[in-house]
Amino acid sequence: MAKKDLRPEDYSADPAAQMMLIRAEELGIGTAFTRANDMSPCNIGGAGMCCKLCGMGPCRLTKDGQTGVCGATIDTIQARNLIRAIAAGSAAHSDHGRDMAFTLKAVANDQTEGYVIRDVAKLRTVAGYYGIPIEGRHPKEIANDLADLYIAQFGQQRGQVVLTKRAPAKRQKLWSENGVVPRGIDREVVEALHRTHIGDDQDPEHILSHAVRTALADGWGGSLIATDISDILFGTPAPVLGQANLGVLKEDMVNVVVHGHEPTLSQMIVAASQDPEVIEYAKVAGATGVNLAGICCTANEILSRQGIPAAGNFLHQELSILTGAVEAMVVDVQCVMQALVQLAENFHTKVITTSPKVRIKGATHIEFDEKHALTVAKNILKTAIDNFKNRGKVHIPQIKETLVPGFSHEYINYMLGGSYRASFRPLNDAIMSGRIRGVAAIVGCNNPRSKQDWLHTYVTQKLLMEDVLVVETGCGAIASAKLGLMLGEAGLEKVGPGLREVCETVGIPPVLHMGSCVDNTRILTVLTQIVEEGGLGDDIDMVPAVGLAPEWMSEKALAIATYCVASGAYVIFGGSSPVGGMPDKVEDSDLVLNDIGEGWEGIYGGKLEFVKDADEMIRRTLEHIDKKRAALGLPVYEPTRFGRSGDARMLEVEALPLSEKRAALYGTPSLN
Ligand code: BF8
Repeated sequence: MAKKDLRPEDYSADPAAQMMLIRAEELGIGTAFTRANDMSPCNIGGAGMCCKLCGMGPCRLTKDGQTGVCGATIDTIQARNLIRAIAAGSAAHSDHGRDMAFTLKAVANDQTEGYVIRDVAKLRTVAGYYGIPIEGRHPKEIANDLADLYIAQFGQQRGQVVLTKRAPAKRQKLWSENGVVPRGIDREVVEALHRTHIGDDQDPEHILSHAVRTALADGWGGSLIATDISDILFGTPAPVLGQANLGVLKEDMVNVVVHGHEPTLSQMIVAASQDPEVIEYAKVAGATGVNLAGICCTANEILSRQGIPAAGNFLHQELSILTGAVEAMVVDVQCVMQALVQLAENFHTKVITTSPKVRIKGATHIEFDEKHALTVAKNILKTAIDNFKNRGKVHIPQIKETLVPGFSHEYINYMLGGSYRASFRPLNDAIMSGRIRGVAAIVGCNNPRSKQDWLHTYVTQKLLMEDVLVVETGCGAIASAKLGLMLGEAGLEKVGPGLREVCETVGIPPVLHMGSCVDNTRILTVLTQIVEEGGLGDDIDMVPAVGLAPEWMSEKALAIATYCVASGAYVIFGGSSPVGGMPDKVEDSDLVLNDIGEGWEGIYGGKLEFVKDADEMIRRTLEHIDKKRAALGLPVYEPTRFGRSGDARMLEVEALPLSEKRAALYGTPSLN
């Protein structure tokens, strides 16, 4: 397909991104935006119709009835491709969880530098789920036992990943009846690879059933371990003021952008950046200090906990370097573009890899080691400070938005009822009455195949007007933050009247930032607590809620979608389907598509669909929410029923003549 003539505003909805894309063009530098435009995606591989699992292929199935050299049908090939992606996504998130468990073990045994157990209450709560003794024990003793239990979940061979017991009882029974309870996290990932080797599992439905088991090992296993331990070690998020977009970079400071996923290093860099010795070192170098900013989920981790600003989401990683103001981009694992190093050669930016698992040719490698975490973090910052003198002209777009992130499961529970009566009751009641029509979790990536942030923010804004409470994680959360949808009560005039009343009463933004991508597990545990609170059914599939990833691109997103579906959620992905087939050419290529849609819905009550059109995503979301409301016997949603109280109404009343105020306020005739 010919390259399209696209303008910056066609590439991104974000004005800061548009400015940097103009700059890139002036400099003749390509980015993911232009590379995507230059190279059309392969329509055979993209639709899951290419099998390259053995040396007899790759086999491309483009004709009706065609099979691979071994006889594999299109359905088998699509199912294999999908489960491999889900296994890779699960492996990525869960391996992150494993590293967190090892860190917890090391902290418990005084083998680290700089870490402490910050949230002892969460440690005790989590340990309590598994019967680990708490009373009279030192937090480190409890942490040691919890770390051992969590580490064991990865290599466990039989039984049940212990975290699945935190799902609603009915859901656990359903998983058990369908043979998808994960036995051990690594075991399910390995088995997914085994089953898809040449000559193994060839029944598409059987393969997809194991895809569910693998994804559950992530959502109710590795990812949940990552979230639990991050909270225990670094603090459970609570609302904090933050900022997002490239305007957070500072001209007079050494800018260090931390990018990737695991909070172990980034948290230590936060601590090191506040060290007087490091600040003094920066001053000697001619800067006023060190300015930290995050990209991708690392951004979400430190934004949610310390309010460290986010420079942007996935497609901002190259754009931040293009400002010329970044002394070092420090990366660990996942979602790091190889293009960064070559791009950085046009500027003074040092790309620093830190994980023993990830190297990029041309990057500086300073390996992170939890035993010397603070020392390594200081070394990294000093390397960045030493680079300040090499900085040339800078172009920082003066664009940033303020936001309030930090809505963890625990904080939502607290904010609804306060310390003495923390509860989800007010949320359940608001949904039951129809003040809140339902809940949408809008999560996931940026993808240069669609206009950056546009789908995210369009869908978010439209659903807010329909009284749908929105929770967000990952790059989707940063998209909303950059475009100003996450600031307290600001912007509530664009929110449906019932939802607005709830936001004003509780004092929350209508879009709740719930953290990074591993923190999608917070959405699972929130849904579980909603179920346990009562009034909205006895399992997750009964709650009027939908998950959306409008701009997805990563294999992790497919794993997340699958565990959410298996937990009972309706999940809508934007963009193209990895198992879409080519409908005009291969008539029988929709078995897998049907299986993950209606097939999974029949078993788990949740389904996965790929929908390109934004308005159709919204229509299906609302239809699903209303269907679930009706099934629960809740009142039909009425857009004008609520909104007669709250700030908006008070302003209206204020404007009335005195003679009408009393009636307006109390429904009684005026005394005058
Ligand atoms: O894990 S949303 S682009 S950064 S994969 Fe990556 Fe996608 Fe962003 Fe976080 Ni999640």
